[in-house]
Amino acid sequence: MSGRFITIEGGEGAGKSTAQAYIAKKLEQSGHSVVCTREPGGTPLAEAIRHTLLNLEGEAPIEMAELLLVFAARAQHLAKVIEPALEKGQWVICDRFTDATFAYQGAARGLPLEAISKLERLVQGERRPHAVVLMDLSPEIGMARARARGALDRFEQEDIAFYDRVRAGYLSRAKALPAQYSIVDASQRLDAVRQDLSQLIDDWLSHD
Ligand code: Z5A
Repeated sequence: MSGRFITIEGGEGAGKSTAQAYIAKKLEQSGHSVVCTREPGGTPLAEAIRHTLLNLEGEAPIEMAELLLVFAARAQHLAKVIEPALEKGQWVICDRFTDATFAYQGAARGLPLEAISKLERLVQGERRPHAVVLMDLSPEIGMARARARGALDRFEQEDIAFYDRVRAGYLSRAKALPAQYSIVDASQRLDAVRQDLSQLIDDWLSHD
């Protein structure tokens, strides 16, 4: 069995972690070895970068520093976790990856998409997700879910306009890459979301 690289994307509180746990459980039940990981993060160094990026204390990174930190974490994560797992034939289910960079640092912060594409080629070579699951949700609902959970991090302090740009950025990526992207309506009840995810999983497994 060959490994597959699946990424889960979406705005704040869209249900990515919930979807990741569900997908991993279903794949394991069908006999696949699964690695669940996240970005920024996934290794001790990359988790330290995550802490720097999300923490409200200390110096806030300027946009370009934020972009480079995200890719520094990604380089480490790819080399130490993602590539070794794929080589072993495992399925890697990653909570966010480079599509988040296009949405957050590109569409929302306004950094040039071409610069992000150059870093993507430099850091990842040809590596791209086999499938991207976009948990699409209005920022109003996502922020309400996140607020209900507790203290907000640096990104969660951004206003709705920022999250409208994030959502538009993701939807425009999905339009440009229809073969790679699947959009799940994350405003549905959890059982309906799970049903949509089950269909996607069946589709992936039928091409295994
Ligand atoms: N970032 C970046 O800027 N550039 C990059 O390249 C990368 C990341 C990779 C950290 O990400 C930040 O890094 C992120 C962008 C930036 N900042 N933001 N925003 P993160 O992965 O921690 O992002 P997050 O959006 O903060 O994740 P989250 O808040 O943990 O949300 P989630 O994983 O999407 O949702 P969840 O934990 O599964 O669900 C949230 C709550 O809703 C929870 O109580 C659930 O029980 C509930 N839920 C889930 N589904 C449903 C449904 N269907 N109905 C009702 N309630 C639900």
